[in-house]
Amino acid sequence: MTEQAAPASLSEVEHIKAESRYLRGTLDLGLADRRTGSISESDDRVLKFHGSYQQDNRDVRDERRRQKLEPDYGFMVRVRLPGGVLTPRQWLDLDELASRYASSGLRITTRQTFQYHGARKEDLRDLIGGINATGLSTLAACGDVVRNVVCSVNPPHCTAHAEVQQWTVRLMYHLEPRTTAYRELWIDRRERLGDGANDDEPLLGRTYLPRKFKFGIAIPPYNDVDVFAQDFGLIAVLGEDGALQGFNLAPGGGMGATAGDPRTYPALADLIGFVPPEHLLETCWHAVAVQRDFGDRAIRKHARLKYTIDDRGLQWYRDELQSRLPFPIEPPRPYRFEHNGDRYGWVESDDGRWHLTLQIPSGRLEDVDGHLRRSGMREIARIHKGEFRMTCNQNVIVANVAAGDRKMIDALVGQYGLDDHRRASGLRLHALSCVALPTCGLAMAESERYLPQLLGRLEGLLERHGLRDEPIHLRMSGCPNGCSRPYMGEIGLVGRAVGKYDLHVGADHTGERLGAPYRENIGEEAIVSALDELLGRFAVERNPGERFGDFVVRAGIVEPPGRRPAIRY
Ligand code: SRM
Ligand code: SF4
Repeated sequence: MTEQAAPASLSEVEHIKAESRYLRGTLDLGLADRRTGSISESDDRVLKFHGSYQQDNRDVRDERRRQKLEPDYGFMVRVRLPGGVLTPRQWLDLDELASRYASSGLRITTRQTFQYHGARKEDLRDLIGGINATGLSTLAACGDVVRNVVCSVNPPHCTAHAEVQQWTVRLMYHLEPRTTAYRELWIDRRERLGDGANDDEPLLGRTYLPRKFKFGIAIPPYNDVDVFAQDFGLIAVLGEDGALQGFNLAPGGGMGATAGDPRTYPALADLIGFVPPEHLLETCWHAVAVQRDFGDRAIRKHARLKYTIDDRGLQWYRDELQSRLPFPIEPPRPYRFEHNGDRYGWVESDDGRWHLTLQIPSGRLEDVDGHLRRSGMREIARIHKGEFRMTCNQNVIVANVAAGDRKMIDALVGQYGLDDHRRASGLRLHALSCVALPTCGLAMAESERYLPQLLGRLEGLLERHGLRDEPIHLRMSGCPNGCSRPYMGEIGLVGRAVGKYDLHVGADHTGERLGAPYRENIGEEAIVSALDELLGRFAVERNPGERFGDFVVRAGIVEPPGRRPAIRY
């Protein structure tokens, strides 16, 4: 391993990692302590690497404080699901675990996996152990590691998709932590953890990465993973015969920004080259190693790859990566994206199998308010013989269905009201929102719980302007961290305070251009009024086939910020 640059002063988290004995900390003692529903702050840092966060229910925080009770602690648990694929058996098992241990069903995330919320400390070992018993894991779902590797779903070329999916899984395992602490805690369920003396992390090192590191693989023409929002995007290049030739490399993307900290900003990745499939794993290993060695370990908000690249230059990063590889990085190859949303309904792939994309609003699978989506998906899982694929737009694909089985799946879809996509407006179909309140400790405003109300009002405008079926991508997040990738929405709403959002417009439909700030810190009335005006103009002035995001840029309403930072908080 190359010597790490010695920063002036390491952040607190670096010390916690260094002293954690390869991610053990005092988690065994903390989990066993029944006097409180919480664990210590340093153990919470360590727990993230195991796929879980300590949270508290913010809806009751003040009331509990008044009553002198400790916060209503609950743990979020994130499943690691490379490429977002799971079997019907795994679906049923995960669903059953949600019934036993979670407070709000299952939640599909914007990185094509599941989260559980509200698990109690005393149940954490059973929940994470249960996830492992399904053949899945939570290791490295959170923390300063390579996160769940995402991959495009449902392209028409099934052979290339299967191949790229295999590379996705291989990549995840190639780069995952090697600590034995995970096994000791959640699988062997040891009462007392070992000392980690025999552990080794050949890639990540004793202090792991400076920050999270995200890979995503897009298969053109679909950019449903938002490949340019990844720390390291990979674009599968297919030949005219549909065979996989290799991958374009696109480092330096990221959405997160922090209010009031101009050193942070969203940025899109840039292309630096191409490698054939046989060089993918080695390239990605070293792509991570460069960031391990040069990423900022003093200021965590400045510790993502995008900042290392901006501080040192894209050419520097490419040269540094090249210097570690025994083969040349080739020039990037041509590709073309059509869009970064999902395609609803049935699609046939070139092997004659069928794939059904269903909309799960904000990814929430819970039977509430007369919606029985969770029960419906459970019933489908009971009869489905193919697999399920999660999308990065928080939806689900019932994949790999024989033509003869479509009818019985359609019957369940109808019975459980899973066919909302047939009636939804174009805006509703392409709306994403992050979790935000009440569980997210960083939320400044509502997102998932507020989106339906706002959509209702915006649909009124769309009807009036004759735009009901126009596919406009809207993304809402409860703070500038951007978990729903709002800066890549044609309409982006970024929470700044309770009831207040920044409005961004002008991102494109293919995930290749960031939106620009249009209005700052405004409430619902101002949002509706601003969009009323823009949608009204769009309806009248648009060119044939022109998308909303492209229109606002062409009409000079906003100037797009370019690939790298113009949006500063
Ligand atoms: Fe995220 C932190 C939820 C995708 C950027 N994100 C969080 C935390 C864990 C809050 C915290 O640190 O205390 C949120 C937990 C909320 C809850 O109650 O569940 C959270 N992020 C989510 C999910 C569940 C949003 C969703 O509604 O689906 C997504 C889980 C993905 C997964 O399965 O792994 C999620 N987060 C993203 C994405 C989108 C993506 O990766 O494609 C981003 C933008 C891309 C990026 O990383 O730049 C994202 N999350 C962040 C950031 C900003 C990080 C930064 O360096 O700028 C934070 C804050 C942090 O890490 O300190 C954050
Ligand atoms: Fe929480 Fe902000 Fe992410 Fe939403 S964008 S889940 S509010 S950290």
